[in-house]
Amino acid sequence: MTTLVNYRVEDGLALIGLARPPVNALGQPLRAAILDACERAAADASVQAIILHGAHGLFCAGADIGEFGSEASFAAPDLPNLLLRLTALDKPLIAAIGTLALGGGLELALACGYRISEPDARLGLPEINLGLLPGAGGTQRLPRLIGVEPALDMMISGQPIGAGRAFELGLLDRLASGKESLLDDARAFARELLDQRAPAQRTSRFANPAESVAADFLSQFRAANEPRWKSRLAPRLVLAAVEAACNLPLAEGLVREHELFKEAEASKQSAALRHVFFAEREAGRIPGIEADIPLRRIEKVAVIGAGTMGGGIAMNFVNAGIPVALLEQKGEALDCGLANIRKNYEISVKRGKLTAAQLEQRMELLFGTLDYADLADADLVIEAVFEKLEIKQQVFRELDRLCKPGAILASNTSSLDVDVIAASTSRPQDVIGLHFFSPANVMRLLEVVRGKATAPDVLATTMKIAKRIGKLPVISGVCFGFIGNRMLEPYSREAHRLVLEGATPTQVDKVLTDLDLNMGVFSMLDLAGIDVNFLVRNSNRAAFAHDESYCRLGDELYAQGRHGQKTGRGFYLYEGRNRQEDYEVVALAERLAGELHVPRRPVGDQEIHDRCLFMLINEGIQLLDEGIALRASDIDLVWINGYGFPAHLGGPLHYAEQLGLDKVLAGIQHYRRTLGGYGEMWFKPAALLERLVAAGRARIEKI
Ligand code: 3H9
Repeated sequence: MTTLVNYRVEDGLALIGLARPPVNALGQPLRAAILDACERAAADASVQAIILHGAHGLFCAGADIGEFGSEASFAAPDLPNLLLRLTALDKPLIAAIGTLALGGGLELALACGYRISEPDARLGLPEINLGLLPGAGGTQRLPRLIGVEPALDMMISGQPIGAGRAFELGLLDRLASGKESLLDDARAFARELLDQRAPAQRTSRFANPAESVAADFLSQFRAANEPRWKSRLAPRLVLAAVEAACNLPLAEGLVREHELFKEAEASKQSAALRHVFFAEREAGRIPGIEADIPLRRIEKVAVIGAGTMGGGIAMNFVNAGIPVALLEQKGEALDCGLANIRKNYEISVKRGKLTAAQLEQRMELLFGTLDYADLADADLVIEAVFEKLEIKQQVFRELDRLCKPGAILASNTSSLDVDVIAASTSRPQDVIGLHFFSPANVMRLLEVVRGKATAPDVLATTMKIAKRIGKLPVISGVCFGFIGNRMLEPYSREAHRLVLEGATPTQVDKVLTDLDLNMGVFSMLDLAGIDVNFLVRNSNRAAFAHDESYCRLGDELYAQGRHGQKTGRGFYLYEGRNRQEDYEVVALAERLAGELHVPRRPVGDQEIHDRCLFMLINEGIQLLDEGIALRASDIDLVWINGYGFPAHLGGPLHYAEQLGLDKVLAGIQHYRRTLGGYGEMWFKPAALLERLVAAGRARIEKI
């Protein structure tokens, strides 16, 4: 018997404890050990029932994600077959679910005849987030157990449900009275089953799951949801599997599920989403800093600036139960900021996401002030004032004077030099950049900008607190715009230039949204504000001094007061949120092209794709080479979580790997040759890209 499971027999009950930390992922060795243990119990005449549980509390987080795409994924016993063998045992098998049962872990529980869980456990089928579908019977067994609609909801949303809800749905037979009593309650449940001479497998509530919904339920579901799936494969495969559950007997449905699962597993989308899963976990590791470095205590936070950004930042901490002092210069602005935060929470109350009492608790954690002296005891101060270097330096000088020793001083700059800001204090080791994305209480991405002098414990503490407030922190070095906004520059430069050359904003944006990006460049600029973009550009004009031609369009729109959605006109015309092409903008592009001697011609969609995307990718590779980004996967996370790049493409650099690095390089070289002076100026392949292609590498990493 391997040590991957604990096996013991007590009073006629075999207790099989899964013991593969941290999450009992069902890799081949654990699958084999479960099978051995269950068959041993089945063969032991003294065993009357079997309890399967997590030896360290947590039941199981599903298949081993690291095995997908390799032979190990289907090495015997593969998960579907292991579970088939378990359903064939002739002794009652009870899953005792501690903490969580996800994916294949829940499917393991579904293959057991009976299920009991601790009251706080979470149960889910999150395979869709990995571009997969439940592939070990979940798509067939769950609809038979709880009905098609709730089963489909769990599979399509990928969101786990609480044990209470699972019990209501009939997914669980019992709820244990508490976490500690799970095994005792499971033993008592087993005894009851034996006393009742219960069968090894109970008959499913919905022998024919199709009867649990109206005849047109699935077609209606498809029609209502397909548009938002865009080109994602996995939801469509989930639906096909549930159709099979409705139309085929269980055994045939399982075969169909297996075929669909293999299609999903082999897809580029699933490879991309699995890359994202591991990228998120990797992003938290800081090379050169021990995982157990002593951290600074963060018990009180201060935020400077109660505008949209400052207010959103403050909400993150309050939501996590951390008190926040919110500082403004004028009483009116402070009142307005606090009122906006309350309004935001009231919307959550209306939507049922928060109770009125929770709203008040959160507001009580907020302390508005006009006096810097009130920041003296804060452990972390985040400045969110106007994006102008001199103003930020002034704030930091004040903080340096007032804050207690050891306080972490953070700037929410989106582009300015954190080292220069740090130099305005006598403690640059305590200074760091925290670039929140707007709306700061919603967006998950946080660029953590490590200055030259930032102390290791400041960086590690910041990463930890970022996770505590539910953010995905990604480390960036100091450069103009950090990772995200620096890459935005060449990407949007191409979009502007293509419009000068003859494309329209609608055409450019459509190519990008057809790739499933949330928004095209021009819709994004209109949303963020052409004025905001102008101000950022102005603070870095020197970088484009040699060729400002492509900025002219944005500059002119700014000068005309066309600042985007908020003024009803920008690159597009707006009625509310509905936008349409504005022929004045097309005419303006024509005029500017004439003035700048840019030849106009019809521009094809492929060219739009290649020029925007290749320049984005090239800049990302350059950032990796410069050491601004620690790893290619960090860059992918920034663009997925901050700029709406589709996760199922894996982020821009993973996408480049899927396209082929040689193709990307050849594309950049092509435009360098064919776009004249402009091409020579801007289409310069990153040296790292050239080295990677020369070395025949398929993966982007620093060499
Ligand atoms: C599936 O089941 C398919 C089947 O239907 C069909 C098959 C035929 N595999 O996130 P954390 C690692 S698909 C491998 O930092 P947390 C993770 O990488 C699967 N490794 O902790 C990390 O390692 P490291 C469906 C896994 O407490 C460590 O565990 N299941 C797996 O914040 C700790 O993870 C899912 O999609 C795994 N399945 O969150 C569940 N899970 O320390 C995916 C975790 O080296 N997992 N690891 O970086 C999760 O959602 C979260 O990890 C979980 C814990 C909620 C479990």
